[in-house]
Amino acid sequence: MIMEHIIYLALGSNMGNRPANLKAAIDILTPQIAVKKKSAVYETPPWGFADQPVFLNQVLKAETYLQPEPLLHHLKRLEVVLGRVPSFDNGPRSIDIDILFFDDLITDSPVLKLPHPRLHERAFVLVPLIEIAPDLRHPVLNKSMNDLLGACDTSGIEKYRG
Ligand code: PH2
Ligand code: MG
Ligand code: MG
Repeated sequence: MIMEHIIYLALGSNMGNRPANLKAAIDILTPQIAVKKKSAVYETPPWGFADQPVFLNQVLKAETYLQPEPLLHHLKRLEVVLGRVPSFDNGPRSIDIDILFFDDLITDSPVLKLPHPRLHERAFVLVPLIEIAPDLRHPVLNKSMNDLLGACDTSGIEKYRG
């Protein structure tokens, strides 16, 4: 299978065994998705809904042969396989796997918006992303990830040392 698309994925977990949840997510991605780079794992304060446990976050660069919507549905299925149960928007979850970028694709369909519509305001995504893709440019905002991080609040974000 030709892995023709370059994607960036964001992993998040704030319930259960958080490091094990991230590792299980990475392990279950193959063979449809081939991981090429992994950021460090960061411990990050909850964004959007404060009254919940702190998160672990990590960002991956990967390749896939899946098209965007099949990729989205595949990842949603994997979240369930990994034990995710329904919660509310921005609420606690054992594992979240989000698509940040799919090649240079810009789409605003009802099911899938790319690049991820909130990545530029989330330091918990940008800090790990900059580690593995410092020169990546946002195709809509036409800014580098470093420029985007400059406008974000990075307080409380720390490398996770286990
Ligand atoms: N995910 C959310 C909402 N808030 N906050 C942090 N720190 N990390 C996350 O992964 C996260 C969040 C919705 O997906
Ligand atoms: Mg998310
Ligand atoms: Mg999600």
